[in-house]
Amino acid sequence: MMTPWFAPILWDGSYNIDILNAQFHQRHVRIGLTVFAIKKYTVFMKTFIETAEKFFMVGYKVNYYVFTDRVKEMPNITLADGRQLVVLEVPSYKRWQEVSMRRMEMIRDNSSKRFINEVDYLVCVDVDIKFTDEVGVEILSDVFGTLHPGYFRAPREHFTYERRKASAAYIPPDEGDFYYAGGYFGGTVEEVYMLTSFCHSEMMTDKGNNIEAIWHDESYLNKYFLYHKPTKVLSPEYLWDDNIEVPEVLKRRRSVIVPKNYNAVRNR
Ligand code: UD2
Repeated sequence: MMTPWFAPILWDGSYNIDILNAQFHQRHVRIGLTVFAIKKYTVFMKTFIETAEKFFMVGYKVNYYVFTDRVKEMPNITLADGRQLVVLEVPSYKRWQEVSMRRMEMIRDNSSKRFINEVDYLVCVDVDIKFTDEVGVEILSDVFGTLHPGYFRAPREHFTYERRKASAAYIPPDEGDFYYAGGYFGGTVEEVYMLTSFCHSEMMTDKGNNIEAIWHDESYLNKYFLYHKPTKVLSPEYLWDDNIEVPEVLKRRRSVIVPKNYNAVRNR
């Protein structure tokens, strides 16, 4: 329930949401949820927004920031009061790996230009997930990451960190706290700006050297969190993969990865 640097690890039962709601409502916090739906990934949007309306930060001011190259394919969904959908038109990249990685650059740029004036916290997630249970202000903190559902009980040597020294995402074998998922992180706009800046510039360094980290943006994120420890860590309740057998310790699944046919959506 606690990292060795005293950051809470969020599991069901480890907090009292009424106390937290009282605190966060007092501060009138506004939350931005960033999501990318580039090319065929627009198919995930409807479920994403519909389930977020039901479970994500209910009762708070929420801006959905949807980055897409296919504005016309955005679903028309009526949102609850205080919530709005902001569509940001962006270019698409040819390779799916690059689409995934360039999210860092686009979040960085919009953090300083736009998000900083509109919201207090950002939550940055993959689009191919659906919310299946409550996600509230308990997750908010200066900077947070999420334990990858496939590795949260694995020993460090099984973590799929970048192991080639030539890459800027390299993590030595005797270092690393957790394996964090690329598809769920966040924090204050200022902290997310710093995180995404780091990840993007390290990616660019690698690109200049003709190397790409093994798990793309996820590898650079893991490198960032090694030396800039998150102030909260979300348990895999917040990002579960139903292909994995549900362990006893997991009492709730707050969002799950939607199964996808990789050939049908990637590079399409
Ligand atoms: C994992 C990570 C993901 C990223 C990736 C890097 C999780 C749950 N997911 O997901 O965050 O680190 O590994 O390899 O931790 N996208 C588009 N259009 C495309 C391709 C991607 O919009 O053509 C966006 C979309 O928001 C998608 C995200 O990029 O959810 C990540 O791509 P993915 O879901 O195909 O990557 P995956 O499942 O390998």
